Amino acid sequence: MEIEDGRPVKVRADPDGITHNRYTCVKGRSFPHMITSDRRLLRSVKRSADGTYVALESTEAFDEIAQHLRQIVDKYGPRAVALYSGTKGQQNTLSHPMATAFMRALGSPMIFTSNTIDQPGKPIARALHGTWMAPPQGYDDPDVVLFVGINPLVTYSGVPNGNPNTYLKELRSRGKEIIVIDPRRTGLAKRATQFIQPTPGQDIGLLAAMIRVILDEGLFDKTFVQDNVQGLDSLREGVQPFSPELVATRAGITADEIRRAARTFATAGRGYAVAGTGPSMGTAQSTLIEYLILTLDTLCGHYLRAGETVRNPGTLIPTLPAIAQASPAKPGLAVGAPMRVRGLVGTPAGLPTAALPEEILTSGEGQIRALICLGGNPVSAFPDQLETIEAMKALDLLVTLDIEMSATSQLAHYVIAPTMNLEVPGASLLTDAMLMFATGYKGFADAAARYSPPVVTPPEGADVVEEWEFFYEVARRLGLTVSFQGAFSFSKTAAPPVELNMVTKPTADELLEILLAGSRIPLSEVKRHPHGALFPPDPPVVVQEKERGWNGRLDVGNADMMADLRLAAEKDDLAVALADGFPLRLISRRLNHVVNSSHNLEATNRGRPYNFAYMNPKDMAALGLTDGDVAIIESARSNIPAVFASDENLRAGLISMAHSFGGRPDQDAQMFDIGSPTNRLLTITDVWERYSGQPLMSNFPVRVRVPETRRSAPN
Ligand SMILES: Nc1nc2c(c(=O)[nH]1)N[C@H]1C(S)=C(S)[C@@H](COP(=O)(O)OP(=O)(O)OC[C@H]3O[C@@H](n4cnc5c(=O)[nH]c(N)nc54)[C@H](O)[C@@H]3O)O[C@H]1N2
Ligand SMILES: Nc1nc2c(c(=O)[nH]1)N[C@H]1C(S)=C(S)[C@@H](COP(=O)(O)OP(=O)(O)OC[C@H]3O[C@@H](n4cnc5c(=O)[nH]c(N)nc54)[C@H](O)[C@@H]3O)O[C@H]1N2
Ligand SMILES: [Mo]
Repeated sequence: MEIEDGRPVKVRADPDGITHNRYTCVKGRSFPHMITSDRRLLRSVKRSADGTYVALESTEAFDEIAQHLRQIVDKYGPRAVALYSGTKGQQNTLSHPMATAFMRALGSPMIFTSNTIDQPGKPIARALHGTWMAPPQGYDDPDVVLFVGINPLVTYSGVPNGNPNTYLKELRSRGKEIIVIDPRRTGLAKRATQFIQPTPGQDIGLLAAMIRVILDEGLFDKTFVQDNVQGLDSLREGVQPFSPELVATRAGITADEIRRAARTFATAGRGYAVAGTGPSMGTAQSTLIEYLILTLDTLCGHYLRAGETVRNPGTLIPTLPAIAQASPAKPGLAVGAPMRVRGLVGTPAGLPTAALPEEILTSGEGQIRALICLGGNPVSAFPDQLETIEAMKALDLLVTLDIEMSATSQLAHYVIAPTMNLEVPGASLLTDAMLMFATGYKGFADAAARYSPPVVTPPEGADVVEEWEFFYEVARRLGLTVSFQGAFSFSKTAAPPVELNMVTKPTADELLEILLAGSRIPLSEVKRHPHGALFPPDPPVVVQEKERGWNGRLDVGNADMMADLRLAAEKDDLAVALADGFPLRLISRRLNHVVNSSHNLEATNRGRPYNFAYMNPKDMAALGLTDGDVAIIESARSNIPAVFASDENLRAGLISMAHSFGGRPDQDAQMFDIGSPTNRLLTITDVWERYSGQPLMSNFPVRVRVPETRRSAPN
């Protein structure tokens, strides 16, 4: 970080930093601009009666918010207070853990995160499938990788931390196989050894057909399956309807493409399969998608075996056992609080965030009256924007912690101005946690960790607070004692929760010590390496033999999953009911320079703060559109104006567009400055998953209306 007069100016890759292989991305490099941006809130604000915002001292804000919360809890009970923690709630190591500790102290189970509008199937499917008690092969020398609807060159998902291009190039130069399934020829697809370009929403069929080929042709790891897997007969029956021919017809590809992918994946040797947001959102069946992904890896035995060395046993997490055996499925997904709507309950993925607006709008006992929003932006990111706006307006108290007046903050009663990541200490805990989330999704290939002290101080005159301090200060005013937990409280070696001193405020470093208690490498040791370091275990962690008498098995034939598979066989396209009169499908994609609604700065967006609606040139021509033209995208629910651009890499019949841009309907005229909100087109209760509540968020039926008066984006 280059600093001039105490202000951050420029980020460059750390030449001595090995944790990210001297690599930075455009978003990381934009932090100095974000920190010093004119848009940044340097003081907390409060909404006045006429709807304008006035600054107030942060201590005043804590007093007033505590008072409101006390009234709400006294009148309606703690369940009336909810937390929503978004992507940037994860940015600062202490924020989300303190926010949840606050909720526990308050006695409210209403903790929502962006997980359940992302890929909720990842943790749910693991619960249904069981987990191998040693790491998967993952990034450790794969011979084949199957990428389904994921785009690492833009999102850094599906590949180890560092430069994704280097990783992919290296795989190619060593003759490894890269199979990509995406309706769009992405940067990743261009680096693939096999690219399949289906219509969206066909991933269940594609994966099921691949499994069928692998089973029919006997290409699976028979010894591994015999020793460690159950449910094979149910699986055989479940995938039976998915002949490559049927699926190929549905997905607009050839049966040979499916056979080839299946054979390559199963016979290459080591490897992993990973799915991204595309399939999860494009089917509203994230759990089944992820279950089939796990099943593919399990059938191929893509796990470390007894005697193999664990390349990354985690660093800031406790040492996990590495034993060549299956920890069986945990039946019963209802592990969280029941919702009052649609019979939904909390699952291993958390509470169903797509039900949060309904919970706010449905009157009766248990109704949510107050929402604290940490580093998230519901108005931009939640499906069904119109209902989300209605819900935000209906709250007695909406508090956001945000660095700017986001679309959601513009509806809040209070907006708390926080410090930013380079102004607070942090540690690479999240990266370790990702190891346990899903094979190959995110993380370090090797055991690495980094601690960073604050590198800049907040701008002069600013009244900004660390996010965790907000929760601590409000708890203190409510007379609550916060019990702070280690990040891996479920681990056998975890230290017990620590009751915080509510008189003398702890320091951030003290809290980090509590959070990381019991980690394989102590924080004090990590701190001794200012550039971060690799911490290979000494002696090496070697996978142990299966325990005598152990009979845990991975389940590939879960009854719920097989029932969902039957439904998918009968009905190839769940969105068809919504498609009458809406011949196109709008699919999601991400943009390099932003993270959802964050990082959209002059320094990164090259003069284009809006999000293009990309279309195949043939579809553009059919509508008479040329690049830069404005047209209206309509769904059965609502409509948005958008700037169109052609993309020959996209399959015909689709619009590919990034979410989390734009504002409320009354702000549509500002489209060229803020973009267009795709999620206004979505509905929550038409097509949704029964486990996570996640609705269709991609592959959504739409049509385009070209206005009579032509309009184009300014150049
Ligand atoms: N149609 C469609 N919808 C989607 C998706 C999609 O692909 N398609 N993706 C979904 C996914 S995967 C996700 S994760 C969600 C994202 O959902 P959210 O997490 O709710 O949305 P973000 O835009 O990431 O919100 C981040 C907010 O944090 C603020 N912020 C930035 N830095 C800081 C900071 O340091 N501290 C604090 N306190 N705030 C900060 C930003 O200004 C912004 O308001 O959206 C989901 N919605
Ligand atoms: N630069 C950047 N990086 C990010 C983010 C960002 O906004 N910008 N967001 C972060 C977040 S919150 C997340 S969750 C991750 C997500 O990371 P990814 O999952 O990699 O996200 P996307 O780039 O949206 O990739 C989804 C891909 O699925 C394809 N797709 C769409 N519909 C379908 C379908 O039905 N089937 C298949 N097979 N493919 C389909 C799209 O064309 C797209 O290429 O990225 C994170 N990283
Ligand atoms: Mo996400």
